[in-house]
Amino acid sequence: MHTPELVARLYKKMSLIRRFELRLADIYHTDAIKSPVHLSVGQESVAVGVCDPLEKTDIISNTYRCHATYLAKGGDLHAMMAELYGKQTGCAGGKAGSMHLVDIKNGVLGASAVVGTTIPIAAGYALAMQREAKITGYQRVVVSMFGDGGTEEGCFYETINFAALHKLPIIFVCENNRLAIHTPIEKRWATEKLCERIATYDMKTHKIDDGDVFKIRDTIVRVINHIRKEGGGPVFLECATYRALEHVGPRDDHGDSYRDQDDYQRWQEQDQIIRLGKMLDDSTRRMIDDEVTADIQAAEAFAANSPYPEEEELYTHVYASETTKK
Ligand SMILES: Cc1ncc(C[n+]2csc(CCOP(=O)(O)OP(=O)(O)O)c2C)c(N)n1
Repeated sequence: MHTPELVARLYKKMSLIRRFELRLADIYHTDAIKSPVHLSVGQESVAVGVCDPLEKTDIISNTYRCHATYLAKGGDLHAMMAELYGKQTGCAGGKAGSMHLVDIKNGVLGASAVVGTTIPIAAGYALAMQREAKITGYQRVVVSMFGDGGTEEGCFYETINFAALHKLPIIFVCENNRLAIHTPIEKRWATEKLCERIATYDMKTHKIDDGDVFKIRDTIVRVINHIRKEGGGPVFLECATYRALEHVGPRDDHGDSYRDQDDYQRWQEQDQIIRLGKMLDDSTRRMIDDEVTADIQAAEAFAANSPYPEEEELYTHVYASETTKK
């Protein structure tokens, strides 16, 4: 049974992500946003189901398609919008853009545009967290998220082997939208039995094939318990999902020939934001919608009114010595 508070919280988080991204899509043509955007419209329930049970001190790592997890983990909305605008107040000083969001205070590791590269880095964090717990007695958990394309990289298999061998406190989450840019999965994989493949590394696996935000959240709650309280090792979660817009940019390309039209229909019917919206009473839903509108407007005003970085900022954070001196 899901409490009204839980339904309201999950609805608010998913709505914030979707409406924020749809706003980006609206203003993209104005050139206010200075970087390409990989939008997660349609995929929100994975980020929110995964991040909701995490503590602030737990860690999330993701790819260039990172807006949803950044917000779901509690990343700063103003600093995110300012980063997209290329402003000094952005979470990376306005120098990195949409694909490199970071908010260490809220447990969001820096994302990367290079497919697969964040997976071993997340495992490195998990190794550090495992050693830290021997001193503090409290086990923090790391979640590494990536797309189905990420599982085609060699470093993915190296990492899951290492994580399984050392029983690292890490949850691997594959957001399987069945697409790598324009190439569908059946043209890339000889078998879709991803969980079965990963299980051979002696890792527990779970598959959720309908994007149900409660199922994803409940699974993560159990997995966190297994890792944090029972000292269990890594777990792999595959979440089927749907990328509603084009790979990069604001366009709705669901009619393009590389897409399966049945998928579009099915995911429309099981949209989790619509589903949870219907579980709320009208006044609660309206109140949440108004709060989300106000939050997005405030972030946009903050970004628009912030200054661009100074010219000399071009030369900072280039070499490690520069950053470590500060
Ligand atoms: C190492 C590397 N190879 C290729 C690319 C080009 N590329 C960018 S996104 C992408 C598709 C990745 O698909 P997936 O991991 O499923 O993530 P999604 O975009 O669906 O979220 C590719 C091949 C890259 N950025 N890095």
